[in-house]
Amino acid sequence: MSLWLKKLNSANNNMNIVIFGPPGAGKGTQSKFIEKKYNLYQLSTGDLLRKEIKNQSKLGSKISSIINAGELVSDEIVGDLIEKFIANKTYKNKIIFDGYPRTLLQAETLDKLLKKYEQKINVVLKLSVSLSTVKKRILERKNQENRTDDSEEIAIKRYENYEKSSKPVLSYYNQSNLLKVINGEGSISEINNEISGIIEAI
Ligand code: B4P
Repeated sequence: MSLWLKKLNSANNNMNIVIFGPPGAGKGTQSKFIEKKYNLYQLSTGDLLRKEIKNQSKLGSKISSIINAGELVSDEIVGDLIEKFIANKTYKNKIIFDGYPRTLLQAETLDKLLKKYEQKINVVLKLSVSLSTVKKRILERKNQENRTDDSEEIAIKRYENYEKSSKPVLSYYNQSNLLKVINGEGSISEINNEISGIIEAI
């Protein structure tokens, strides 16, 4: 959809959404659906980081080794990347944060940045999936997308890291009553419907 058409259609859809979950939970898949249906803009930190790698910048090669080890890129690097997006008036109150925040520090940084640009988070959607589902999906995606971090070994490592870093983030959002937990094991369309129900109730 063109930027112009998007602007025209989106007069009433003012909301910032965080989509949260382990690797392969379907954050990217669901963000694309929400983006299209509600005329919002997907901000995927994973995609931004992979773009840096593709550009073969100095930063890109540093990021590449971190991602391929199944680790998280530093909060500082990711924070810098997202501020540019939040500061852009086109996206004001229309952002789907896909894969950000992933740590408590990132959650606090996001709140500070949104406050700076007079915005807030309206809802946090958490997709819950088991490690066995994650492994299955990531191995299937490997055949389609050929991502360098899509292997069983790296998926397990990423899932373990998620288990460690996600708990404080989830309790942070639970305390502010923003958290909605969704069963991410269902079909893509079942999850689409559940998300639509939540968004439309806001
Ligand atoms: P991401 O790019 O965010 O991770 P992802 O594996 O793509 O997860 P996603 O949940 O989006 O999966 P998808 O929809 O594709 O991160 C990659 C790396 O970047 C991280 O490991 C980290 O190193 C770095 N990074 C990113 N953000 C960071 C941050 N904030 N801080 C630090 N580091 C950061 O779904 C997976 C597959 O399942 C797809 O093939 C899809 O078709 C399929 N699928 C989805 N939903 C399904 C369903 N309901 N049923 C069946 N299949 C489904």
